[in-house]
Amino acid sequence: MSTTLPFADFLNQAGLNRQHVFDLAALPPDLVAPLEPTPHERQLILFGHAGRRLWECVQAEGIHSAHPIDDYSVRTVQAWLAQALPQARARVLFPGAGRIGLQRLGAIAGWHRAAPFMVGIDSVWGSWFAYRCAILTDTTLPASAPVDNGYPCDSCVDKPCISACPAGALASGKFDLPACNAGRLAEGSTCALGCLARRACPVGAQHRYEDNQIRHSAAGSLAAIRHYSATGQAPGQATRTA
Ligand code: B12
Ligand code: SF4
Ligand code: SF4
Repeated sequence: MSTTLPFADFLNQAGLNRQHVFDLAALPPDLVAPLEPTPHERQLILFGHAGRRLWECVQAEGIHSAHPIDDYSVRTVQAWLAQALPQARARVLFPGAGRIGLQRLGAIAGWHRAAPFMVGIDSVWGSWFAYRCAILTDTTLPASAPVDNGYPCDSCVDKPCISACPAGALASGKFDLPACNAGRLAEGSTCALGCLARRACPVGAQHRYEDNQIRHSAAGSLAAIRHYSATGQAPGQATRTA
């Protein structure tokens, strides 16, 4: 949870307990170009949540919108900006309509290495973390150093995630997204509203989301898959999954 941000405790208490400051100039150009930064936008700040705290805060505020986690996260980041960086100009990139490869940013930050089911995993949080907000700023904060929480999959002998997947989507050694989607859409699917592979992983089990958060998030990706199968359009960046 190391961070270079001022007032980081505010974010940590609010459940946005992963933060990373990137200098745009140090990021791969093909990652930055779609973000269309203006000349004064020099840094990207990524906010994530790990574990259960964020959902506790969201529930304490009450669920008042279709996207309560997104709304809460943006409100929290704006409240943090107002006290920590009142002079800064900031633009919210995510959540939003633009394309941004969050796991790719996460890989640079040291947060992301993929589990067999393609969600990022580390030895501390397991797969129970996600990306909640990304902003572009005109700040000159110290850039964050990558973290290394360890990657558990290489030394995991039994790999219970693979056998837990009822669709066999992990069985070949390469994640089979069409099989995963078909498995979730099948009548009587046991993983439509919660990935059984993710649940079977013992790493970071104490940080596993509450069941109602798992259902809430899975409902978002299920809706995206239904839309995809009905329209033929690839699930877009607007997909609110976590
Ligand atoms: C579209 C999308 C989906 C699509 C398919 C993914 C795909 N690649 O086609 C669907 C709807 C199926 C999906 C499902 C889920 N998703 Co999703 N998804 C996204 C989204 C919006 C865009 C991914 C993308 O296309 N990126 C474009 C490329 C260029 O970006 P990239 O980072 O360079 O690419 C990486 C990913 O595409 C990844 N990848 C490739 N194939 C697949 C397949 C799956 C299922 C996943 C999760 C990732 C993945 O590998 C790439 C290299 O690292 C991202 C958010 C985002 N903006 O990045 C979330 C995101 C990847 N999803 C996330 C999650 C948690 C899930 C679900 C668990 C949600 C849920 N609760 O049900 C499920 C996974 C179920 C499973 N494994 O069984 C999280 C992952 C967090 C983490 N710790 O890594 C993200 C980052 C959202 C977030 N706000 O944090 N997702
Ligand atoms: S069960 Fe093992 S291989 Fe599967 S995600 Fe967890 S640590 Fe990785
Ligand atoms: S959502 Fe279901 S089909 Fe997809 S990887 Fe998880 S357990 Fe397998």
